[in-house]
Amino acid sequence: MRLSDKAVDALPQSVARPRFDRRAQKTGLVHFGIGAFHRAHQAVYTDDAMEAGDQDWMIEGVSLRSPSVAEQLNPQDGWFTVAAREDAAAQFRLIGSVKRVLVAQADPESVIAAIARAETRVVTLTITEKGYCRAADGALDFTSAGPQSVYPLLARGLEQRRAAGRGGVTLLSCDNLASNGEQLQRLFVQYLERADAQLRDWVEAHCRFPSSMVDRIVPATIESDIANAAAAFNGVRDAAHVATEVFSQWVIEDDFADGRPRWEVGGAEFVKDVRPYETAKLRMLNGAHSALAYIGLRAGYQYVHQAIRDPMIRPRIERLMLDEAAPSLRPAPGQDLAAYARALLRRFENPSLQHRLMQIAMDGSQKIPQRWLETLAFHQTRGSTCSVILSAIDAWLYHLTGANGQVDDPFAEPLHAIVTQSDRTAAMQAIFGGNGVLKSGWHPDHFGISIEASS
Ligand code: CS2
Repeated sequence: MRLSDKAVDALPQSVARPRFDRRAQKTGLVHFGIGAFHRAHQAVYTDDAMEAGDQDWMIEGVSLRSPSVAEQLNPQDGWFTVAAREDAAAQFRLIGSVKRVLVAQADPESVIAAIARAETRVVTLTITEKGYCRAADGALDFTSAGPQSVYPLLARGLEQRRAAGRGGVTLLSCDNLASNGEQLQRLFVQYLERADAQLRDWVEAHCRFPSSMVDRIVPATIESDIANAAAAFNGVRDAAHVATEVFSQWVIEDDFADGRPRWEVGGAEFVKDVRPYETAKLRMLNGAHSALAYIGLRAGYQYVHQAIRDPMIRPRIERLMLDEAAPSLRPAPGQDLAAYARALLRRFENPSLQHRLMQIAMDGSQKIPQRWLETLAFHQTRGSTCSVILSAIDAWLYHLTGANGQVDDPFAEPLHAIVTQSDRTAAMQAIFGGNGVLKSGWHPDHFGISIEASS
C-alpha cells in the first residue's frame, strides 16, 4: 500500500504523526526546490508550528524542472515520512505540512498563481547554489537567469500581487550562501531592473529578504531507505521518504513582511544577525565537507563516515576547522567554535547516514568560494596560509579531471579543459585568478603558492 490519506491509519503507532486538521489549513507558504533537504528541514519546523496551533501555513512545493518529487508526493496527498538516524536506531515521523507539489516547467501559471494568492505570505527557497545564477563576479548572470530560473516566476507572481493591491511577501533563502537573503535580494533586484523597474520599486518597498542559516545533513534518498521505512511501516510504502540525522538547526533573521509560522516551536532561533552562524557553518561544516569529499574520493572512499575515520584524513579536517576556518570567524557571544568542531566530527562519523562523497563533490565551482576561498583570503591578508585547504584544492583539481567519475558542475567543461591542458600554475590562474572561472578575494599569484608543495 502507498502512503496517502487512506493509508495513514495503517502506520504503526510508533510513527509520530501530526494531529492538526490539514484540510482546514490554507496554504501560506510557497517553497521552491522541494528536495530531500526541504522535506527534512523547513517542512518539519512548519509541521511543528501547525501542530502547536499555528494556522494556515500549509506548503505548496515547487520543482523548477523535474516532475519526480511531484510524482512522489501528489499521489500521497502530500504526506511523507522522515527517519532521524543515529547509530542503528531510527525515529520515524510523519509530516503533514506539504499540500501538493507543482512543476514549474510543466505548469508555470499555477506557480505564478500560488505566489499571487492572497494567503501566501512567505516564499522559501532551497534551489542550491547554482539556482541563484551568479556570474563569477557575483552579479546576476542574465544568460542563466532565463525562463527556466526562479526569477521570472517570482517576478510574475509578485507583479500579480502588486496589480491586485495585495501586500508583499517574505522571500526566505535557505541555501548555503553567505548572506543568502541579501544575495537573493540583490540578484532579484538586478533581474527586475531589466525586466520591470516599477515592480522593482514595489518589491523593495513591500518584500523582505531575511538571511538564514540552515543545517541538517540529508543524504539523497536511496531505494534501501524506502524499503527500510516500508518494513517499519507495516508495508506502507513512502516514495517521498527522507533519511537524515537527529541534529537540526535553523537560525533566521527576524525580518518578515507579513508574519511567519512560529518555527521556534521546533527549535529555530531568531536573531538580529545570522552572519556569525552562517559563516561558521559555511567555512567549518561545509568547508570540511567539501575537503572530505575531494580528499576522500581520491583516497578511494565512497562515504563521509568512512573518510572521516581515516587516520591520515581526520587530523587534516580538524586542522581545517580549527586552525584555518575558525580564526577567520568572528563568533557571536556564546558561540563556541571548538565545541562546534567536535560536534561536527561526531556528526560526520554517523555510520547510519550513508552520505555519499560524490553528492557533496557536486557543483564545486558554486560551493568553493564561500567554503574555502574566503578563509584563504582572510589568511592571505595576514601573510599566513592554509595547507589543508590548499591540499583540498589540489584534490578538487584532480576530481575535475574526471578521475573520480563524472563531474557534475555547471562549469565542468571549461574546468576540465583547464585542468587537463595547462600546468598547475596556469590552471590555478585560470581558475582563481582575476579573470578566472571563480573570481575571488583570494589570489593564488600573490604568494606564489605551490599547490604541489602543500598537498
Ligand atoms: C553538503 C551540504 O552537499 C553538500 O555540499 O556540504 O548539503 C550539507 O550536508 C548541509 O549543508 C548540512 O546542513
